[in-house]
Amino acid sequence: MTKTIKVSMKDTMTFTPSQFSADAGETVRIFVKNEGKIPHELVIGSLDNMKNHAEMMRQMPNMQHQESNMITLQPGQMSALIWKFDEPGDVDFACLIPGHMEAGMVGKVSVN
Ligand SMILES: [Cu+2]
Repeated sequence: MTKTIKVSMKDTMTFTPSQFSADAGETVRIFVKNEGKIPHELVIGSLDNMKNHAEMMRQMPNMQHQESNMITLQPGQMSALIWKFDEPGDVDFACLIPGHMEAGMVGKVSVN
């Protein structure tokens, strides 16, 4: 069974909700909507990896990337990211547009 979560992204550098939970082994369809006027993205991973990634993006601001653990949305766009949470623990997500994560655009999934 697939659970559905809706997350909105705003120019106040917030995800709403910024926390949700999932069961280990559960597949979650995350509907993400950019309600802001600038691009935002939602990247799932560990915060350490994402800090490295954010640094890489600062060095290559025009880097185009599309990976299965992330979704990049232009203003007003909505799309879905499907993710299977394998193990119990906390999984982070963040917006890696330069400056956004640093401004607090992060969230957390509690996997039970
Ligand atoms: Cu953002």
